[in-house]
This record gives sequence, structure tokens and C-alpha cells, in this order.
Amino acid sequence: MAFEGVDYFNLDDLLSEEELMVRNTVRKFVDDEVLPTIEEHYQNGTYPAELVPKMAEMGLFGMTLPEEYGCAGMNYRCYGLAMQELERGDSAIRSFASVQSSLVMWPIFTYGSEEQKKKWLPKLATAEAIGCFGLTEPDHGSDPGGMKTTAVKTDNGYVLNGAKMWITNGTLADVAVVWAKLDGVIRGFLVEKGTKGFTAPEMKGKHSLRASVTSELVFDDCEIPAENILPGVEGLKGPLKCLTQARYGIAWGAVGAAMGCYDSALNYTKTRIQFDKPLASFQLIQNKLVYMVDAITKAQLMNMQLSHLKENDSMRPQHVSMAKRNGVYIALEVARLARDIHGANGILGEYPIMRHMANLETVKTYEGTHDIHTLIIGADITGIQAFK
Ligand code: TGC
Ligand code: FAD
Repeated sequence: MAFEGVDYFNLDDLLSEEELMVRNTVRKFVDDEVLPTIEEHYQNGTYPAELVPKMAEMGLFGMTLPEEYGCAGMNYRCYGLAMQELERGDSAIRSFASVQSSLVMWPIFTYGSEEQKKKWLPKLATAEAIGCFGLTEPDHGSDPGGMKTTAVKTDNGYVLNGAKMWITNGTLADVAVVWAKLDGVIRGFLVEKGTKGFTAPEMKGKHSLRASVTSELVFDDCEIPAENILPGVEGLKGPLKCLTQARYGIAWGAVGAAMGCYDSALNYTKTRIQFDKPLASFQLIQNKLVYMVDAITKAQLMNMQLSHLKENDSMRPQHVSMAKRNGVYIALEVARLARDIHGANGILGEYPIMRHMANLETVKTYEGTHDIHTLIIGADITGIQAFK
């Protein structure tokens, strides 16, 4: 059955023709191509490689970057809507698009040399090349500024030593955007697959994001050429600005997962009969459904205004922190209520609920945990930083 959306406040009225077209195209792709196979991939722990060229064909990689680099040149609301729809399919699919677009193409576009842009962006847009983003380390997650990975200048380029962990698409990637300290200052480097001294073993045993590849990146005297440094940025703000891009997409994506769970729960309550009546007729069930649609609607409104701020260059990273934190929080609440409403059926793969719920536990943690975003907003409103 085609998904009809969750739009209690008629927010579609605010969308342009192009935005509606993008949203509806991705929505149909998720119904036709993602949902029929994603549960099997999730159960088997396999990554849905067959979907990637189709996403590229729809222009979903680097979709806000200019056409001269083979990208779609769309606005940020289109990007948000696309992420919302993809995550209704599965967080792993949205993750793939987030990493490729916001964490690989965006830094190459923003910090890269013209040669780096010409070499990588068109290939990344068509998914002829896949990228990953290496910031987190085994001992530095929420505090990436403490990273231990180093780069040392040599006559021919740089030598990298250290390790990254929890890197989405690491094993698949043709190019890794890696953050390392050069003379104590954080810099970005492009490390190509097959470079001597670079390995990217896959991490196994996840109970969440099972349709996504997660990897370590290991650098053991890994020599890269001088032209592989990103010339346009120095310091921790380099990777953090990329995170602002990706967190923007996650804020929308998480709401997509919530919409999928709510839709499933609403339909279920209309057909499941207990005590001779549909579940939907009981007050306690209606209370849960109303909580869900209310939370989704408020998060949608926040995302719409976030996209407005972004398009007007008045969005601050703290706005994104609030939207990411809120979107994931309500999505987890909605998933838990949906699980409850489906009774025992809620634990089956026949419904998307447990898959979304388990995925959202990752989404709550990556790109800044719920509590890190609390501290970012807390520092913003009080002027007192409470991280350290
Ligand atoms: P702090 O001193 O606050 O900041 C250092 C410099 O960066 C600037 N800045 C930002 N700039 C742009 N966007 C942001 N979001 C920024 N946050 C900070 C800041 O103004 C400063 O600039 P300057 O000019 O003064 O140098 O740094 P800190 O060390 O105190 O740390 C702050 C903290 C904790 C907020 C930050 O490190 C943080 O966000 N930690 C969370 C780490 C995180 O989110 N990691 C994500 C890894 S990637 C990932 O998870 C990908 S999952 C992908 C997928 O599969 O979808
Ligand atoms: P920690 O930083 O050790 O935090 C543990 C707990 O302590 C959390 O609850 C946290 O909120 C809390 N905490 C930490 N500091 C404070 C404080 N100052 N005050 C109060 N509480 C605090 N990273 C990448 O670089 N690239 C990727 O592509 C990527 N993909 C990922 C994919 C998956 C499936 C997962 C699970 C993670 C991925 N990550 C990636 C890593 C992710 O960004 C980190 O896991 C995240 O930043 C949190 O770091 P940590 O796991 O080390 O937790």
C-alpha cells in the first residue's frame, strides 16, 4: 500500500512544486524499492548495494551542490525532505546518503582544491565512488578534539598513523575524508582505497543499523601524496561544520522513521479487534496515537523553519542541535509507543517498528549524542559551557 504521508497541519501547502516532486519521487522509491527488501537485508546484516545506483540516478548524492560538479543543485528543503523519506525506509539508507553528501562531498566542495573537486565530486554524485568520514576514534567520540591520529609532513606528502572507529561505509569507501593532527592542528586528508598502510576492516555484531557497513580505519605509516590534504580548513571547526550539514539531514530523517511507525500503528489499530472492537476505539490507544501525531507535527514544523533559516543563511549550529536532538527523541518515543500498540506483532520483522527502534538507538548516539546536544543548547542559552 502506498504511503500517504503524515501531514496533520497541511505543511504540504508550504512546499514548492519542485519540493513536492522530490518528496514524492523519493517516497515512491522507498515504497517500491526499499521496503520490499530492507527487512531481509537488516536480518542478514547485509548492505543494499542495489539501491545505491538508483539513489544516484535520482540525484540524491550531494543534491545541494552545484550542477557543474554533476550534482542536482537543489535547495536544503529538498535535501531534508529526501532524508525524511529515505529514513522512513531505513536509517541505514539515509545514513548512506548523509555520509556521501554531507560528510564527504560537502567537505571536498567546501575545503577542497579545484583538482580535488573535479576528481571526486562527479564520481561521488553518480556513486561510481563511495566515500566515508573518519573523525571518531576508539578513545575519542564526543570529544573529537582529543584525537590521537597524526599526520607528519615528508618530502613527498604526509604519513598518517592512528585509528578511527565506527566509520559508516569505511570498508566500501574509495575515498576516506580523514581528520588528523598535523603539528598539533586538526587537518583533513583524502585517503584513497588501496593506499599502502591503510586498512578498513568491517565491525560486526551490531544490533542496530544492520543494513549499513560500519568499519574501523587503521593507518600504519600510511603515505599519502601532498595534494591529498584539504587546503581550505584548519582546526576542529573543519569537521564540526560538516557535522552541522549532516545533523540537518538527520533531524529530518528521524521524523521520517517516526512517520513510518505512526502510519503502521494507526493502520493496525483500525483492523486489530479486541473485546469485539477495533483497538482504535479505545481511549488509551487514541491517547497514544494523538501523542505520536502531535510529536511528529511539532518536529515537522521545527524542520520546516530550520530549512527556512538554512536557506536564508541565518541557521546556527545550535538550531541544528535542537532539531537533531528533538527529531531523534520523538522518533524513539513514537517507535516505542508503536511497538506497544502492535502487541506481540510489534516485535516481528513483518512490521518496521523494531527495526526503526533499534536503528534510532544509533541515531541518538551518532552525530553528537542526545546529551551532547543538550549541552550545546545549554551553553547557548546560559553562556556557560558545561562539557568540561
Ligand atoms: P569547541 O571549542 O566548542 O569548538 C571548536 C571550534 O568549532 C566551532 N564549532 C562549530 N562550527 C560549526 N559547526 C558546529 N556544529 C560547531 N561546533 C563548534 C567552534 O566555534 C570553534 O571554532 P573556533 O573558530 O573558535 O576554533 O570544541 P570542543 O572541543 O569544546 O567540542 C565541542 C563539542 C563537544 C560540541 C563537539 O566536539 C561535538 O559536537 N562533539 C560530538 C562529536 C560528534 O558529533 N561526532 C560525530 C562523528 S561523525 C558521525 O557520527 C557520522 S554518523 C554518519 C551516518 O552514518 O549518518
Ligand atoms: P562517548 O563519547 O564515550 O559517550 C558515552 C556517553 O557519555 C554518552 O551518553 C554521552 O552523551 C556521554 N558523555 C560524553 N561526554 C559527556 C559530557 N561531557 N557530559 C555528559 N555526558 C557526556 N563517527 C565518525 O566519525 N564517522 C562515522 O561515519 C560514524 N558512523 C557511525 C555509525 C554507527 C553505527 C555508530 C554507532 C557510530 C558512528 N560514529 C561515526 C561514531 C559516533 O559519532 C560516536 O559514537 C558518537 O560521537 C559518540 O561517541 P562514543 O560512542 O565514543 O561515546
